[in-house]
Amino acid sequence: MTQFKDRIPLPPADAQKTNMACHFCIVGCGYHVYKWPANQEGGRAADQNALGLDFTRQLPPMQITMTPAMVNQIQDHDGRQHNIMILPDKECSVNKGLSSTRGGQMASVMYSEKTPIGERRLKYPLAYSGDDWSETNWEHAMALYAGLTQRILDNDGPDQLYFNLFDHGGAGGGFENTWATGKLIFSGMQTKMVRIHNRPAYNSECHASRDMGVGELNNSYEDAEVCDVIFSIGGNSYETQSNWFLAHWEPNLRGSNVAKKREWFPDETVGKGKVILVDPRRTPTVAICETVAGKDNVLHLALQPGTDTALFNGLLTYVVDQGWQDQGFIDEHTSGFDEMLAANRMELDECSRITGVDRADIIKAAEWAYKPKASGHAPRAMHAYEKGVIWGNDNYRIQSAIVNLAVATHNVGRRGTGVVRMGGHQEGYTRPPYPGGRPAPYIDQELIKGNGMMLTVWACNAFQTTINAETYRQVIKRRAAIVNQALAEARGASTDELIDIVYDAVKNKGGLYIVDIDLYRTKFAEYSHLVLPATHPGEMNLTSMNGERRLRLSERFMDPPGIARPDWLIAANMANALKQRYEETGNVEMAERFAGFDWTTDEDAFNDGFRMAHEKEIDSQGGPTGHLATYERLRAAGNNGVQLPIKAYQDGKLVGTEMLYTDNNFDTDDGKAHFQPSPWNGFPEVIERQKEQYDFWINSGRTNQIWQSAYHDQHLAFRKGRYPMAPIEIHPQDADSLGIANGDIVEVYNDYGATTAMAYIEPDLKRGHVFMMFGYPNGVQGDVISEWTDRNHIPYYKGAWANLRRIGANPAYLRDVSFKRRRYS
Ligand SMILES: Nc1nc2c(c(=O)[nH]1)N[C@H]1C(S)=C(S)[C@@H](COP(=O)(O)OP(=O)(O)OC[C@H]3O[C@@H](n4cnc5c(=O)[nH]c(N)nc54)[C@H](O)[C@@H]3O)O[C@H]1N2
Ligand SMILES: Nc1nc2c(c(=O)[nH]1)N[C@H]1C(S)=C(S)[C@@H](COP(=O)(O)OP(=O)(O)OC[C@H]3O[C@@H](n4cnc5c(=O)[nH]c(N)nc54)[C@H](O)[C@@H]3O)O[C@H]1N2
Ligand code: SF4
Ligand SMILES: [Mo]
Repeated sequence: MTQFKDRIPLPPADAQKTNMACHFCIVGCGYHVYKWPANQEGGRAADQNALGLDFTRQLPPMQITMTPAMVNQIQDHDGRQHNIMILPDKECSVNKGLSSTRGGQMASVMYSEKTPIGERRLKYPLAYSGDDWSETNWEHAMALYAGLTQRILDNDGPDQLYFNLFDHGGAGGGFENTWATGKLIFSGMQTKMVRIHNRPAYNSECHASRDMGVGELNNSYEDAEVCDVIFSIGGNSYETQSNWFLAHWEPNLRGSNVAKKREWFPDETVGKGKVILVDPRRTPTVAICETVAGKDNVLHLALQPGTDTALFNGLLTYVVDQGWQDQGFIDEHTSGFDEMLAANRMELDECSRITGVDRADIIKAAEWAYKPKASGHAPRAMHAYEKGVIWGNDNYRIQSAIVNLAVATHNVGRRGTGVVRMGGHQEGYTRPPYPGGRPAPYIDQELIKGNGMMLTVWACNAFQTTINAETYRQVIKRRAAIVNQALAEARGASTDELIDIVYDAVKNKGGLYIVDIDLYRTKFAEYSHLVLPATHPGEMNLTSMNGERRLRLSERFMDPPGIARPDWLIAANMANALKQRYEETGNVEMAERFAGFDWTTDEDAFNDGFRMAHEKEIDSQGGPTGHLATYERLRAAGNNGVQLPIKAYQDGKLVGTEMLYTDNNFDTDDGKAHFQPSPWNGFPEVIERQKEQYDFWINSGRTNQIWQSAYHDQHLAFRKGRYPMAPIEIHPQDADSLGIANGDIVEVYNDYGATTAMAYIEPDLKRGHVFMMFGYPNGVQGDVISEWTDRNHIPYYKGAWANLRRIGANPAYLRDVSFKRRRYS
């Protein structure tokens, strides 16, 4: 909270200025952090403030974005108070000076005493005594953690040690932290009983694309600026990858990039870009595209949910029947085309019947994206997909179908094309190989079945975000309570005695010992036995890469709350405590497994993981020349960083890679892209059954204002005020027939569970379809999702049927919440 109520304080000319990639989404917008003593303020003249802008007169429009949410006051451990301002960077090619409603509030979510965030951030390790929490120190916490881990490892083996684990970049991730945890868990403990933060097993969201030899982040954001057509599949990019949409799609759709296209592709017919959006729901992105590009340049294929595989097979069949595939490319650089086509063939009528999309619209999409242009060249079509299909009806099938079509039309490895995921978080993956196979074990189900003795939850919160969440919570709480009972009876026990007691509860009584490592005391933390306070970007140096593989260093500029530690250091502490215990018992072999964590800085962890990635032959997206990156070079590269893989360090600059596969050398043994048969296979049985039993398809996903499980947002009046409860978009006639009005509390229930949501009436929704915000602390959508997954244990978060029932109105919601439509019309 800033002391300035009547104005935004300007940073003085000598304010400290550091780089920061936004913590939140994949886009990774560049920001600058200004920090200066709290009792100072810069002047309005250009030479008196660090922004170098002349505030003595009206600034030209869009000169700068600066809001009260972008400033805060912080205090470091030495007691000194500072103002901070976190402003979007105009020179950053990612966001070009734009912020979003999420990134634009970064300063507000930084630790500051006397704010709701400041009060709620974890500051000390917390231990549960069976009925109450007490603060403790790291030594005690690590002794407990390592002691119990060792006991279980020695007596029962690694498969009793379970993890719910982040695997990404940005906040709750980063190369430093993924590496440290991976080294601890995969090399040290060697357990395979690990799930990823957002799905119930250790697998890939993009197995299919990778199996075909096409890494899922293969182009640059600039390609969206110069393509002829953007094919957006199951994504709502205005709300979820906001500045990718605003800084790169929008100019193309407005027609302001035509000159650039002419320059890039001088022989080709070029013009204003078009967009095709595949989504059962008319999203805010569809509405905004129509406003920006004009309705004639927007095609919304509002298919029946879960029928994307049929749509893409139908499109492929039509395209091939017209001869619009790139046969030369297929012959030379791919394999398996004919078998794939034979398996996937689907005629237009059938495609239209299954997907519910008009024949004419399917043809129109094919013509826009694949029919040769007036100049005879194939259109450059950028294909981007995200959670509507990644969490759709059979991840592996759908993705194969999309990539088949993109590769057949050579929309990969050429500028202005690409077949990419839009992305969720930034990326930051570097870990030793996962010790399990494929499919990896279904961790949630194993826990529900009563397996596992110890669960470490690291920077995630499945209580709010997993499938079959109600059952999951019930079982975890019951098993945690068994340990609580044992703990409550332990009075005056030494650490070793306590470990004996806990071990008995998890070994013989069905208990589960839970450790949560987070910024806040989440719902999951409430049912844990040990809670460890972590730091986030700004409080540590952290590297991550965005959706175009752009690697940046976000610099530390402040101290963490209390004695909170970076995740890499917590992992190192755990490893070192285990190493010491094994050394004490003379078990040299085990001690050795936990060696190599004697890092003292963030960069040590980075160097060990990211830079050494190639030498150690581990799976990393850093590529073979990752060791060229150092903190110093990355700091110098600023918010534009470098696009991985790094090709060279030349003339004081890191040289990166804008687009993958320009040499047609794909990531397969033979270097060819492999087509994959992916015939339409209908719906899982559980979905068919639910569809018969319940009236509404319960779609789920994101809204612009809320980030993920609302871990910060729930503490901010502006955010929580907007959505006191998870909103559910519903068509006015459906609402009418159930007696539901805006703001009513609605129960959503089926054979898996029940949750509640706040009605948000929206005429753009189809009858019988509702859209509920996922993962919210007040109204967990995952409660009504089945445990069904695809062959690789990828869930179908978007697939659930349920009934709705009006509970009643909350007068405060009606008074305080805006129900203004969120669509432009
Ligand atoms: N119904 C439904 N469910 C879904 C989805 C859906 O579309 N529909 N989407 C899925 C997807 S894509 C995702 S990504 C998941 C999200 O599910 P989760 O990953 O479980 O949710 P987050 O809110 O991202 O969890 C981050 C947690 O880490 C903490 N944290 C933040 N920064 C740090 C840090 O630096 N260190 C540590 N130790 N902790 C930190 C936060 O306080 C928070 O509690 O939900 C999935 N669930
Ligand atoms: N504001 C905001 N932005 C975020 C996040 C956030 O929490 N808030 N989270 C980040 C993360 S981790 C992720 S993974 C991304 C997710 O980014 P997106 O995938 O863009 O977001 P979602 O809202 O999960 O889902 C996108 C769309 O899928 C549609 N959909 C549902 N079923 C189907 C189907 O069967 N077929 C098709 N084609 N579409 C379907 C939904 O109607 C929805 O509009 O967002 C990132 N950005
Ligand atoms: S678009 Fe994503 S990365 Fe950019 S400011 Fe918004 S949340 Fe942050
Ligand atoms: Mo995600």
